[in-house]
Amino acid sequence: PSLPQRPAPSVSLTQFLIEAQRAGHVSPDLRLLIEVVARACKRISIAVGKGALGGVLGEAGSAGEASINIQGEAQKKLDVIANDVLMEANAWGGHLAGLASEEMDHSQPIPDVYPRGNYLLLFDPLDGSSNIDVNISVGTIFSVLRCPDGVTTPGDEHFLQPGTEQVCAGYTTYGPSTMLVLTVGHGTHAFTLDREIGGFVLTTRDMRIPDETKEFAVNMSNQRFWEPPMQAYVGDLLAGTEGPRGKDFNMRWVASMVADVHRILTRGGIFSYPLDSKCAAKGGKLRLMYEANPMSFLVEQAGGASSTGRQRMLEVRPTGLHQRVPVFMGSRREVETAVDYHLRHDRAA
Ligand code: P6P
Repeated sequence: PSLPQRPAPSVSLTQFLIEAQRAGHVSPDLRLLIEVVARACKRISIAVGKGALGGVLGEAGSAGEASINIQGEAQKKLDVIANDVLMEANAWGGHLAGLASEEMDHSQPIPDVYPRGNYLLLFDPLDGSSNIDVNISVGTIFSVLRCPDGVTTPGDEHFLQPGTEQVCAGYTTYGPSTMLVLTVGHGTHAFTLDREIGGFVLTTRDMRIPDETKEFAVNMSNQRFWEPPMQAYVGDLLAGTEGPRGKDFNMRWVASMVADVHRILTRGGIFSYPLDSKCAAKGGKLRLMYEANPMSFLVEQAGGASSTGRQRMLEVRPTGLHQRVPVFMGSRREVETAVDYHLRHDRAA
């Protein structure tokens, strides 16, 4: 009788990155940076996983005094913990020149007691943190850019590069399992945290988003505030088989971008946070540099598309570290359809 098939040996994140370095897809410094971020995300996963037992739920700030970040949002204790974990983990490695975070007003060069490297790291340490207190999945989003040549002490302006300049992007979703999803420009790959060995194991090589979908993700309570093309687009989705789209659609909205986009990377769909009259003055709700751009890189590398509704997300020329944009990302054909509603509206205007 033939021997039972041995399961294929699992590929650790470390092995995956060494193979990527051998293939010339990552430099030794970028490989180190990704390992450091992944290790920080493991620590965040432990803190998030403790929930009410960890004494880290609820608002940050001293007794009764809420701590408000530059976004004007009340910080959760875990926002601050996650931010500190990522800052500390990346200070001494020598791979970074500077960091920027949703939780910090301005970017910070690496302290000059440490050697500086050639990369800039941007992150949203805990996206969707309003869901923390109700035990719904949250995530960490990160993006890596090159520090411009000759710049040894980077300032905010050196971070303002279009999404096409990213050399790496990823997120960690703290859900039923903790998963790290990563691209270095050669596909989008998913790793699952094996808590027994304390390491990430490759579980999906080359994620692919189906071109078509029957599932959309949007916060419908904003419908009356949307622009006309968005009203028309979603109106036709809701009309289902009786409407011009000729098929019925399903809706999902977790209100954690990482969870919603992870579902779309896994089974298709379109995610949208469009302009509405409440957020139009700020340019949108979601942040370009450390939410829309990294997620767009991951989605495009998985065969999907990402747009502001009027232009490819990765080609937006940033003007501010915390700038906001409207977002449409996911199944390529569906994003193209949503964009078409906007471009036809603009042409008719
Ligand atoms: P709303 C979370 O605060 C976040 O930044 C994204 O993760 C999420 O997609 C969106 O905002 C949810 O916004 O208006 O539905 O609460």
